[in-house]
Amino acid sequence: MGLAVRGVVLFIVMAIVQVSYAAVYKVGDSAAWTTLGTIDYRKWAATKNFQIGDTIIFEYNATFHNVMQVTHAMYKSCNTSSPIATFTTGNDSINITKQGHHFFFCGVPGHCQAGQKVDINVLVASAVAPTPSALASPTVPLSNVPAPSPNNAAPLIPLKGAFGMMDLAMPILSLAFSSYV
Ligand SMILES: *[C@@H]1O[C@H](CO)[C@@H](O)[C@H](O)[C@H]1NC(C)=O
Ligand SMILES: *[C@@H]1O[C@H](CO)[C@@H](O)[C@H](O)[C@H]1NC(C)=O
Ligand SMILES: *[C@@H]1O[C@H](CO)[C@@H](O)[C@H](O)[C@H]1NC(C)=O
Ligand SMILES: *[C@@H]1O[C@H](CO)[C@@H](O)[C@H](O)[C@H]1NC(C)=O
Ligand SMILES: [Cu+2]
Repeated sequence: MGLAVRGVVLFIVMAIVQVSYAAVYKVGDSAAWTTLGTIDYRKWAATKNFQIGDTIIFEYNATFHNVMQVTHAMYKSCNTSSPIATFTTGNDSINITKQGHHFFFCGVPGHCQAGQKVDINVLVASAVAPTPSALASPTVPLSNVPAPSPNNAAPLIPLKGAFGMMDLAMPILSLAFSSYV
């Protein structure tokens, strides 16, 4: 395969990877943020690999619902008395900037109890900001070496992007190959 074609293929792959880096998740997918139907937000969240930099969107009719970010204790007991933050636009975008659990529920009476609650758990592994000591230490296993700041994160990005976008990448790759041979 010629160098030029390799370059084109690499460029396409990098473009896909870049696009997929900061994922946008609409809570509940097409069901969105609701008490209707049988949407299980725990199950919904369990299939996701939330990362720092991702955006979470809550979409709902603001006449009937809202979004409150709360502590774990309040989340467990559906206690709406002192939320960390309250969102009421009906189309709330929340940027994930920290690792760990982010607890949300609907503050309308009864809705949290009915299951309108979600725990966005941002895992440590590939999401933590680097500390100088971690980078300097030779004992840190490679898999725990965190992604550096977004500006120079390129070398680690392909891991997430390549796996997440394989469905899209493969047809494009095979197209690039087949049109050449
Ligand atoms: C929300 O629901 C009310 C009552 O059913 C309806 O009048 C309104 O158009 C809805 N708003 C949106 C944004 O869907
Ligand atoms: C809800 O939380 C507030 C503040 O943390 C607390 O004072 C109150 O007793 C709680 N209410 C219930 C029903 O647990
Ligand atoms: C919500 O906002 C997103 C952009 O943040 C937009 O793409 C989407 O169409 C909006 N949805 C509604 C129902 O307004
Ligand atoms: C989230 O991040 C996007 C781009 O990274 C930015 O445009 C948007 O204003 C941010 N939203 C909030 C609520 O910080
Ligand atoms: Cu609600």
